[in-house]
Amino acid sequence: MKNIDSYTHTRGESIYLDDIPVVAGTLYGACFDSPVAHGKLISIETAEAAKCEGVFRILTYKDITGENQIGGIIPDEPLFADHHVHFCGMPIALVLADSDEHARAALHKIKVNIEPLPVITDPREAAAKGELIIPPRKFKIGEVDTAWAGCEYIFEGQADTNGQEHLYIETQGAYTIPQENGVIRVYSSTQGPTAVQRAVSKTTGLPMHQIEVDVTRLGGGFGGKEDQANTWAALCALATHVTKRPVKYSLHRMDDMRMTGKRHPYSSDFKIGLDKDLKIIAYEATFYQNAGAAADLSPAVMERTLFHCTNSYFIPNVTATAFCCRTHLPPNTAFRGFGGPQGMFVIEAAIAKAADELGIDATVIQQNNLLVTGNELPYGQKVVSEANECWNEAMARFEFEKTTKAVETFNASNKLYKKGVAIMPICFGISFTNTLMNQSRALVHVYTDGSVVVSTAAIEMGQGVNTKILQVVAQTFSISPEKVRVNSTNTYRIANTSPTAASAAADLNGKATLIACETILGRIKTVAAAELKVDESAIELKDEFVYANGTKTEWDWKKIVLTTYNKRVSLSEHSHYSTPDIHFDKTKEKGHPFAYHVYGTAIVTATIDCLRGTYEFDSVNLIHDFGTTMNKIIDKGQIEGGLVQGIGWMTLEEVVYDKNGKLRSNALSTYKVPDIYSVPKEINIGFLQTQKDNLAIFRSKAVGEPPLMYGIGAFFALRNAIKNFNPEAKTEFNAPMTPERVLMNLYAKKLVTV
Ligand code: MTE
Ligand code: LUZ
Ligand code: MOS
Repeated sequence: MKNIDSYTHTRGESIYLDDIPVVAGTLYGACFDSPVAHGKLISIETAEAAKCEGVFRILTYKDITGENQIGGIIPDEPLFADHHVHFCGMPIALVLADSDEHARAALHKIKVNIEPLPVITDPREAAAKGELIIPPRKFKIGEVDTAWAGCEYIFEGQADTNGQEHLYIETQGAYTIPQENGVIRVYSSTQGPTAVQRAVSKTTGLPMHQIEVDVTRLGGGFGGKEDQANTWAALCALATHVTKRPVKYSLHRMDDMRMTGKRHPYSSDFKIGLDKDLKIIAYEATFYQNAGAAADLSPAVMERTLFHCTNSYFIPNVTATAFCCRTHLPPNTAFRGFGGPQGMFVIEAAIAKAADELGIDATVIQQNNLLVTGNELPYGQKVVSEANECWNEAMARFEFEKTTKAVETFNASNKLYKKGVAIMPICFGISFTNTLMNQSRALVHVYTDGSVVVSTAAIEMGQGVNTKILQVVAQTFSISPEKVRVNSTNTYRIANTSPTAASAAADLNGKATLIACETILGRIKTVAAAELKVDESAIELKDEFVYANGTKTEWDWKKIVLTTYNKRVSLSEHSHYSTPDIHFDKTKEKGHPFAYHVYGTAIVTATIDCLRGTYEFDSVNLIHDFGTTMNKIIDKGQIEGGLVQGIGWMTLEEVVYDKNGKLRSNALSTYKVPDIYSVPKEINIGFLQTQKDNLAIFRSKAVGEPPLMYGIGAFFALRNAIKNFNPEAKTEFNAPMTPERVLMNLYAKKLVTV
């Protein structure tokens, strides 16, 4: 089934925040944000700006009616800077004017006096100075200290990954409209309506029931709107609360890039030990996470780095330590993979390093250590593994031997073009690692004409979750998809929602929807059984008809629905789902945090132009563990999008802050994202379809985040190609591998003879 949004998307009719018809009297907001990364805020002068054309009012921390606090996990993030500024881009004042242009023009007249303080941008420096947001965490299995003695080979090194700009097509924003009795309706481009509701409640001082958050869809979130949509909603809602006027603020691209956090850069150390059969016996890793100036979601992101630090491999002795380092950058935040990719890059680097030193292909070590069912991960969960299944299927289906032979032949016969191949296996845990967040609710109404509306906590952001929810309804009632509508996500319909994140939205909300539909269906069947005078167990609903004892009756869906209503039986249900069997004990760092894991194996082939340092990806051939996919088109789209986003992170996208904490890559002219030319020339996706039972909705495993991590293979494919040109190059494990870096490595220590 096609994505239900494809029709309106194609026609440009889909409604995003900026498309909501503007109410008369609307004020437009624009933020004055800190030009300094760290300092004492001595004074804010707004008098001149207040005189500008169209300016209605200017708000600062002094106007906050509740608490000046929006920190979700830890209360360490003021909405408005009060006495200090902690990063460039931190909101200081909000101008409200009669137009966006007037609001922005007035910003130039605001003056601040800031006494600069020392700026830290590097996580290792922050750690050395004790600037940690939470105490370090350590995951441990076996005994690495004693295991080293049993290792034939031990290798050490460093691996660094940079940040990543979310670049959702729709920028951040909010539109708040006052209702009667002080209620505020908040339209927000958020993945977390309840997080927005809480932030608004806290900063305005209003109870949560006076705040209605409504979200139709997002033009992309990618994690960037899991927590960081709160700021704009809180600013607008505060403004509405104090002015009693509707307030709209939709960020311009450069403002969004400057003021919001990104994927966390990490700098990490590794030590890996193998026995003579190339089994990884011991692994030690230390992660320095660049959290930015406030906690935001960093502690949770860091936790997932630890969960995924051994990727798809079984390692009996592991110690992994992570530091959540406070720097003076905008608070970094959730981004597809949520710390997992950063952890996985380091183990892949460690394996590549070992392979370099041993003069073998990394694939030999990778294959030799893949997880098998029953293996225990460092956090205590035993896996049901598809790692070997995906690997073997990829080898066979895409004729890996042939590929490597062809690459060898190519490299032998070309001087200035070199190819490299790398394999990237993935293993990603599905569930919020914070167990309590794994719950959801759905509200289903069947109307008397037989049409159905469903509301859940899921946010549609292009990933197709609404289509999957609709499929659950249509399939459970056995009615045509046209009879079902998915409503906007609204905190008055569905309360206390977890954000749409962790790839778990279709599972959590799909399962809640399933429960609601089954409950209503049960009632309808009871009515049908009474009408047809048969046992309830003999009733079935199929293709919009009632079947009794396997025979089609003249009772169609519409008739039985209307009869159910006429009998005064409820055609509505509000249901609750919480993932069973998951738990995690943070005091022991052990448990069973994930409902299941998603596996896959990608084979990435790259060609480098060794004169220019530019490159192309010839192909990415992958086998992905879908469970039993409920929507092939959507899942394929998620794989392709995630893969290219991962390749971008690993190769092109370079977030640059200068030493004063100012973002230099602050526009699309200085920040390169993958375009159609960066997409691999061929992407072949093979489905590993398994019939095994799992906790996914209709056994269709979560697909949102895992494919991003296939992109890591791009880094190693390029590295292998470089090695072919220049065996002396000891290419550092420092992503992104931009064309500039490729060029430097191609000629590192190389005597150029032409
Ligand atoms: N796909 C699109 N088109 N747009 C997005 O913003 N976000 C990703 C992924 N795929 C995203 C996307 C992220 S970070 C997550 S967590 C999942 O979708 C969330 O949706 P799901 O739980 O329904 O998979
Ligand atoms: N968000 C979150 C996430 O709060 N917890 C998680 O475990 C998670 N995982 C992936 C993406 N977002
Ligand atoms: Mo996705 S990083 O869980 O929003």
